[in-house]
Amino acid sequence: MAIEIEINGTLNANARYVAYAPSPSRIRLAGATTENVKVQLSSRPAQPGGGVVVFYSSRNQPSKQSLELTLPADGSWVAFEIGGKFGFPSVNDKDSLLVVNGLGNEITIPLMVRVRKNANNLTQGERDRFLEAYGQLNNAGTGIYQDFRDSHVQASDLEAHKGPQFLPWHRAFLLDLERELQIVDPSVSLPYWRFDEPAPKVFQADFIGQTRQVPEDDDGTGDLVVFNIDNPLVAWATDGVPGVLRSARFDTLTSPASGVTIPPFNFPVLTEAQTLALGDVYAEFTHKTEGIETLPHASAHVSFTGSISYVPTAAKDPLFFLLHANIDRLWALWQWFYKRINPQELESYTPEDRDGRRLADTMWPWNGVVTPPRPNFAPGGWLADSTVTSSPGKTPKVEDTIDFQGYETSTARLGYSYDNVPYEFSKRNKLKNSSK
Ligand SMILES: [Cu+2]
Repeated sequence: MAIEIEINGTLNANARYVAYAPSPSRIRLAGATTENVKVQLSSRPAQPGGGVVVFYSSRNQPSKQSLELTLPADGSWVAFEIGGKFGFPSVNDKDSLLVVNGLGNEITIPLMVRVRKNANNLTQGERDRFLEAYGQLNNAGTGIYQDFRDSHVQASDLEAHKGPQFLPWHRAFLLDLERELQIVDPSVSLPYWRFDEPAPKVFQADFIGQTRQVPEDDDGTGDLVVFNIDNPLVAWATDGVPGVLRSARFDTLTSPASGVTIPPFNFPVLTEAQTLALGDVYAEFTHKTEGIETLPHASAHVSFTGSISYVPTAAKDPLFFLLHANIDRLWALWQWFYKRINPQELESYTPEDRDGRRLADTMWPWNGVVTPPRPNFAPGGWLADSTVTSSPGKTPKVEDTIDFQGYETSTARLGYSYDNVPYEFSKRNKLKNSSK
């Protein structure tokens, strides 16, 4: 007996990628029958260490390991939702199986539980696929990576930094880059550099580059980092100039990022726990001098000399996106922890009356606006599409970035998750009731 299954709202096999948030799915009988058919949905890895999915009969209910559905004889669709099982992400494309029993022989549909992971814990395959796609975006300094660099420079104080829109703007920026990576290789996610822990595997010639250590008070412009000859990043270049200038004020093989704490500077790198403790409302969490944008964000940047230590040049360094993925992860963790996902609540986002900072504002450069106060050009065009969700659209608004797991509005789901930030509807509701 034949069936059809839609995942992420489409029969297209290119859309068979799920994160931890539930993805809308449907199943139906494809051939003519005279009776309804009961089926059981379950999941198992397609190979050792592969991903596992869980099921939701409705999206505000807890997940289940399996789901029983009755498929009508007339072939009409039956809706359900699936998401990755927390702690069981994929390591390879299609290494997870959606299993359908009850139709005679077992039917399996391969898919991937695709989430952003700690760069230091990637398998060799995950690392190499990421580097291959990342290298292609820059393609010896001639790829679309140029647009990302230019956007970050020009957006600097107008939209990207020094205000409440810092987190939303960079969330859209990272998503745009990740989707470009996924156009090259759909199995790739953007990894994050967890800078409050040592990341010895990251600062190697086979990953983001061997990085020389300099004294904390060094005022040099950074040394060229070392890449292996077969590392795709060996061809990394900026405006025709090859290489990446970066030295570290800390031992990259044994220590977390140092920040700079030599007087008069006081930029320590807050730990994850300290970052969550910045405050339980957005205005505290993003406080201008003591919030996440300064500590740990600016602190992580100035843990180095070279390009990454300075906003106008930071995105020249491929480490930039891994550092910022960790900032976005810390925001995601904070949002989960305090249940700050409704954009309409001031606790979740505190707007400022300036273009690009109010909830309903579109963001430069994706909106193409080139009149003041926006810069006079807009590199890169629209935000890249995804096969798994239509959000946030080609011209994202500030408010589109807040509920990225689609808790309040399922269609707001941006299609990504972090390996250590769960999707938990029921527990989150309890958290809300008990916290105030
Ligand atoms: Cu930054």
